[in-house]
Amino acid sequence: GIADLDPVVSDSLLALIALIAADPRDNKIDVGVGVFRDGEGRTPIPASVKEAERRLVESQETKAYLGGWGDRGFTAALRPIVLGPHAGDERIEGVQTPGGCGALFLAARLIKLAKPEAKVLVGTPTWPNHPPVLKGAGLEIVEYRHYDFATRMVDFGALREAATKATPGDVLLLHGCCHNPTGGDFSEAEWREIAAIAKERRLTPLIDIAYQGFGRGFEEDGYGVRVMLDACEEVLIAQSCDKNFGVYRDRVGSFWLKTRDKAATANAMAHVLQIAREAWSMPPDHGAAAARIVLEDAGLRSQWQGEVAAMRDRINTVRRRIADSDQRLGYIANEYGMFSMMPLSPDQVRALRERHAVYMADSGRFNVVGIADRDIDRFCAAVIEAMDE
Ligand code: PLP
Ligand code: TYF
Repeated sequence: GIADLDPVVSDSLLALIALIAADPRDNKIDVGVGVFRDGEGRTPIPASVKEAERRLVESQETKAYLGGWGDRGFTAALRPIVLGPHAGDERIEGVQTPGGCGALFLAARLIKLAKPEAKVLVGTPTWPNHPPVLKGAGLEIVEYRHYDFATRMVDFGALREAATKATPGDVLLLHGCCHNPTGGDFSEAEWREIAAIAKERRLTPLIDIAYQGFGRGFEEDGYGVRVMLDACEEVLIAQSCDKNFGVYRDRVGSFWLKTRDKAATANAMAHVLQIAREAWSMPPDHGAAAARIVLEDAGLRSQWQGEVAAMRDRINTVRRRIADSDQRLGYIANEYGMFSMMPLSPDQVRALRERHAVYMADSGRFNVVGIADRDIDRFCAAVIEAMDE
């Protein structure tokens, strides 16, 4: 019965938020959950987005339902950013979702509906929310090693081998850029090889892209999506605007589908909307409407691109500083996005919490820009002390 359910293994990243809040010390360093912070340690709403919200509040005359697709102007404006040169491909359709999580949910349920026997190849480690979303849809996961902790490099051979053993129709879950939790991204040559493998083995890529613009730039970070669309007839994309528009709690994202032809995509998307109907029916509007206003206005759009570039610059500057603090941390400068993993055991991670009020995930994953500028040296010293024990 309901009262007799087993205890839940909770989301350890979200659990960290509560743990940090409960610590009364005033020198806390929160490198847990993945939100961007500026040099002062704040997570500001980008000025372009704030202005768009102002315009939205002033001009909006109704909040009547928009329907299952959400704001179609939002997906239309986002299309060239996500799809690049494939934006004009009529075989690709997108729908607004509650964050990247909503998009992943739709992807997983669609796969289960269309090909119930398909397995999903997942490189480890991965974002801790991936397995529950996939398993929740009833899908089987096959793990392979994405990241080699000994070399601090992507283990490309493991991906190649996993793909060779896969059955045609299986799904390859890939992080589009800024790999969470390792920061270990594919090179462009590796992306081209993955695309060739997926095409040859007839695997369906499911690309999760939650940090476009945070790695090298919008186009560069979209490279993987573009080459997979070049090579493959069937592609699924789960996209999030929550980080690059700074609208986390507003839950803004999109799901994109490409199939062999326009009619098949339209039919499959009708099923996708049916799946959404069972869960949220219609996505929340506010954040997506604000993102649309930013993207549709040339001035706000270039302001926003500048703001994302500044976020990216801070990420890469902090990476450099941490890498320079100890030779053993040098690899951190070669990784991308908000996350990398420290060479620390769970015990060392807990010691950091107790002694220095430094909060990272038990896995050693840390948010590179969780640290305010004033705390970077103290953070590095604490990590080095923990490593030396
Ligand atoms: N995918 C990855 C890899 C993420 O790190 C996140 C982070 O939140 C998401 C998807 C989902 O993003 P959202 O908050 O938009 O649901
Ligand atoms: O990995 C992170 O920290 C972000 C935020 O269930 C997040 O992706 C973490 C857990 C979760 C949803 C978002």
